[in-house]
Amino acid sequence: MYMGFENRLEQRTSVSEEVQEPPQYRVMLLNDDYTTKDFVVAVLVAVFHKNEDDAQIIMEDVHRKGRGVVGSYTYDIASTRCLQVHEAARQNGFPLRCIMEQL
Ligand code: TYC
Repeated sequence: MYMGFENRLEQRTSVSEEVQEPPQYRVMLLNDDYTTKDFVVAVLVAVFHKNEDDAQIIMEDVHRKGRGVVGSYTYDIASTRCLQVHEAARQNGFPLRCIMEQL
């Protein structure tokens, strides 16, 4: 029975190619001695859409441990948000840094 062009294409697709989730990247904030706590919280709210309570917890975690996870995102979202952090920090004269690593 003729199945049509699209169905025949679908049959040729191997199982391993059917579902490929995009790689995720963990974004981490780095502590420093100059950026104010309020600024870090504001960045977490504005750039990463955290609520105030979560932003405060993340900021204090970074402050105590030296670095801390903000979240995991696709490459485009992670890299854009890191750029936004660095740009906001630069505009406000703070050395705040964030990094990303592939999971
Ligand atoms: N350590 C900073 C201070 O005491 C606060 C801070 C927290 C800075 C987290 C950066 O990623 C950071 N003002």
